Amino acid sequence: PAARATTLFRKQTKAIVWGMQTRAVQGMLDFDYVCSRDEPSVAAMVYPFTGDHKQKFYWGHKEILTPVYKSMDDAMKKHPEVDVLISFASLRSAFDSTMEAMQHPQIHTIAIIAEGIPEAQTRKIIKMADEKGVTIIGPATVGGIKPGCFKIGNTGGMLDNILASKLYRPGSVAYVSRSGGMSNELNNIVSRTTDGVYEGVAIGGDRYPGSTFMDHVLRYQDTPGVKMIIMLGEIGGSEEYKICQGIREGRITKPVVCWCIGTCATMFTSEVQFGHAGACANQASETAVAKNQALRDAGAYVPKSFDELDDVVKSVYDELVANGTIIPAQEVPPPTVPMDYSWARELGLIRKPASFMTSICDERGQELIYAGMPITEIFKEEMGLGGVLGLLWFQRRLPRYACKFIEMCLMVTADHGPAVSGAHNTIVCARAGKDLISSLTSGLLTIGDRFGGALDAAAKQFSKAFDSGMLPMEFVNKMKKDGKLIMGIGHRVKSINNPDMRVQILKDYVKQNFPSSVMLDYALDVEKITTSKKPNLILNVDGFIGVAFVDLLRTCGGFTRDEADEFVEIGALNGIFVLGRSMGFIGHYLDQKRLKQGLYRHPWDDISYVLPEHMSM
Ligand code: Q5B
Repeated sequence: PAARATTLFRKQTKAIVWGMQTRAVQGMLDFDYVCSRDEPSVAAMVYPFTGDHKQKFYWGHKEILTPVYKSMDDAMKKHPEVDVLISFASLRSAFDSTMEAMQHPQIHTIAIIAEGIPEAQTRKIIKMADEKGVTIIGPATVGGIKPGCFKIGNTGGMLDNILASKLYRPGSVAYVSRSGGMSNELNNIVSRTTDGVYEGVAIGGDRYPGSTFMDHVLRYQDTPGVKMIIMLGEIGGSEEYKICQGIREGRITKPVVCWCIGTCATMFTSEVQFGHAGACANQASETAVAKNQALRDAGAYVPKSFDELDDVVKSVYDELVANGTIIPAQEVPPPTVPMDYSWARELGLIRKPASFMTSICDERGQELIYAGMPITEIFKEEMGLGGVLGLLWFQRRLPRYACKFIEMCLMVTADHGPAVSGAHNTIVCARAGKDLISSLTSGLLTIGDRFGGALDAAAKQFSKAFDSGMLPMEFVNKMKKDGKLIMGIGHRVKSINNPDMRVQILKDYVKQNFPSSVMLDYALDVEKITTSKKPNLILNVDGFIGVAFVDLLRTCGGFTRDEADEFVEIGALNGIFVLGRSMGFIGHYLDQKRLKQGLYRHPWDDISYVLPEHMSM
């Protein structure tokens, strides 16, 4: 087998990250920055599922671009300085990508984060790594950390943890553990009891880790900066016995503090499988109790329980300081790394006025909420489209009769043929080859005072006249005197001789279901006067919905008078026509496309050309 490097990570180490793990990469870059590295440790990323592109990250306050390659081959060629691969590949793709990476002689270390890689595949990886002299950390690990130099992925947690455990500068203690979570606990213990971590590796919880306790302990033994070693073993396997042998044979001479987790397993009468795949004792010698005793007998420093691990670490460290082996370095404060906005907010360190507010819908939680009502409840209660509109437009759970009235309004306004202004525009637009949204909006943009957009103005005019005590005749005369049209009155084709059945349907419903219809009655009195002048000056569909809505808002019991007036003031009612008629406009658009209608050009014989006479100078 090829020889492996003793030093896996330096201050200049560069890595390629396999997988689109942008948070982990940012964490690595923040670590680099706080360690005062000159350059980021991540040279590139590999992600086969997108094309080559660049990904934005922060380097301190600055924004930098990191290349992302589709092919590992390209990444390796473009970044010959890289010797570490951090693989976030899934358990399905980790084998292939790791084997591929080992074909590149520049790679000396590979960290495999994925859990659940089949043992047969891991063994093939280990065999190839032995041949190529590659150190594998993992699988099923968070990775490892070398303060001041390099951090694998998410090791060490977030920046506040890195700072709290002083992982930005090297100490004298190196550790190796199986568990990534427990390695973080070691970071904490070591930072509180010694001058800090020199290097820490979590080899992962699988039965066949890519590198072993012994591999790393021997590296630490041969690394001058490491003055003491911690090994956190666990139940299952016999790797810890190799450490015993190493101590006995004098291959390991530095003080080693050890503890094997899982001593509680002996309290159970049956076999216990802990969280890690390899954490199960298949024979008495694989129990944590047996291994702790063996390590103690071999000369390692083994506490009585995990609770006393920190005391033992401290006493070994104090001894090394006392005998001059360790001379604690002076503390130099690390550079400040700006905190991510979202994290600072979560910690409650900053506040910022929101740029906009909303009070009708919240999609952030488990369930979509309309005005305080979860969507499942809306369906359970069969609130229908009218109920949803009540929640989103009026922030109220409207009574059932009101919901039904809204739905009826949407139904009667849904379409009124191809000849009306809006449908005409939609059709012309569709025939000009435009898409659905352009054609729909072209129709919607015609809605206004004259066509379909008179609901709010009608509601305002009629209720203002009614509220001020004007008689219907006084109102009609005043409008005439002011030279103003009464909104909601008049129709191009409908009249008392050709009644609008849409209005008739709504009128019957309101009369039977609304608690009060005073505003409608007032408008119908106005209609009697206007139709006596001209038969087409009926209360049209816009006017009807406008005044009936005033009755609804004022008398359904859900709104104060001010709230009811505000909805008319801010233009809620025209929304009913806009929403309803959108159905029709979309229908016309689809119809034209289906009928394969070509570009529309208005015929000349339908245009009267009235240009001025030729003018000579
Ligand atoms: N006169 C709707 O006018 C229309 C008067 C009036 C007093 C009035 C007109 C009007 C107010 C706006 C309104 C919504 C333009 C209509 C709709 C949806 C639709 C459409 C569809 C659908 C029709 C003739 C004489 C003149 C005028 C007087 C007219 N309106 N006086 N108040 N409101 N209404 N819009 O027929 O003395 O002869 O000079 O603007 O409510 O859009 O189906 O088509 O579902 O799609 O062109 O139903 O009424 O009448 O302007 O030639 O006037 O009546 O002053 O008097 P016309 P004009 P004079 S619903």
